Amino acid sequence: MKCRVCREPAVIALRRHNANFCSDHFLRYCRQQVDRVIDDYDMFAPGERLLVAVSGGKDSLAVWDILRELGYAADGLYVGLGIDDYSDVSLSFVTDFVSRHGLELTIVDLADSYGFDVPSAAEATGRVPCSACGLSKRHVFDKAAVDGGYDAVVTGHNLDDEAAVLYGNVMRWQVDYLGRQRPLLEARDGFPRKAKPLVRLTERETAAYCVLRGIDYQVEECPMAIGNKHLGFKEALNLLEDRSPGSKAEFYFGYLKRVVDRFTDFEDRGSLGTCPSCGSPTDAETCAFCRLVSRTAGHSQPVAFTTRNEATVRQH
Ligand code: Q46
Ligand code: ZN
Ligand code: ZN
Repeated sequence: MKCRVCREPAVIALRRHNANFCSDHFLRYCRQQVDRVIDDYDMFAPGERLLVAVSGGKDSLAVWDILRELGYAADGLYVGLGIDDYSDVSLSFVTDFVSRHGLELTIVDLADSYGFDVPSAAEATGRVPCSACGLSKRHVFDKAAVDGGYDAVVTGHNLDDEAAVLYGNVMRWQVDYLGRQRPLLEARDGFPRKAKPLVRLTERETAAYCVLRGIDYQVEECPMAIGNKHLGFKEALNLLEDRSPGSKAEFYFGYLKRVVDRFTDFEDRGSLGTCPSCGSPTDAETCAFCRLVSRTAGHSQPVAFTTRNEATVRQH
C-alpha cells in the first residue's frame, strides 16, 4: 500500500477517496479538508478570535490543533459535566494538550458555577442525560463567547456526526432543525457565530490524525450516552458506508448543496426576548437553561446561584 502523493509506504487507506496516504500526506490532507470548509463557507476572517468547545475527545482536540496549525488564534473552553471519572479523565487530556502547546483554556464547572451536574440534572428532569447536557453546553459556550468577545464558537462535529444528525432529522422530519443544519451559522439575535470546520473529515480520520500527531484523547464513550438515538443513527449509516464507501459524504454534502436552502423558511424566526436571570436571548419568559437550573435545585449540592458566577480558570 503506497501513498497516493509520494509513493512511500502508506499508513492509512481512505476507501471513500480510493486513496492511501503516508503520515505526512495524511496530516496535510486533514489540514486541507479543514481549510477547504473554512474557505467554502467563509467561516473566519484573518485575525478573528475563535473559541473552541473542547471535550478531551479526538474531534475537539484535532480541530483545535488544526486551527492552530493553520494560524488561527483559538482559545479553548471546557465544560465540567460532573460525569464521574469520565469527566476528570477527559479534562486531563485537555490540560495536557494545553500545557504542551501553551494555549489558553477556560474551564466552567457546572456544579461549581450552577449547582448541578449532568447526572443530577437527568434525575431532576426525568429525561435522558444528553438533553440537560446539550442544553447546558450550548448555554455555557454561547455565553462565554459573547461575554469574552469571541468572533465564533468552533465545535468538533465531524462528517459522521453531521450525517447522523441529518439522518435523525430526516427520519422525524424535523423541518426547523433541517433548515439550521449547516457547517456555519451566522451570529444572530444575541447568539454567537457557530462553525464546524471538521465536517469533511470522518471519525476514523480525526482519530488517525490525533494518533499521528501524538495527541492523547479520551477514547471511552460517555457512560451517560445510553438512550442517545444519535448512536443508533451512526451505526445504521456505518452499515451503509461499509457496503458503499462514500455514502455518508454523498448524503450530507448532497443535502447541503441541493436541499438545505429549501428548509430555510421553516426556521423559527420569531422575535426573541432577554432572559431576566442570565441575559441570554430566549423565546420564553425565562430561558431553558435557567429553568433547568431552578429544576435541579435540591437535587444536588446546594450552591449559591448568581448570574455571573462562572468559575473560570485560566491556564497558560
Ligand atoms: S457528554 Fe453529554 Fe455527550 Fe455524555 S451526556 Fe450525552 S451529550 S453523550 S456529546
Ligand atoms: Zn506521502
Ligand atoms: Zn437564562
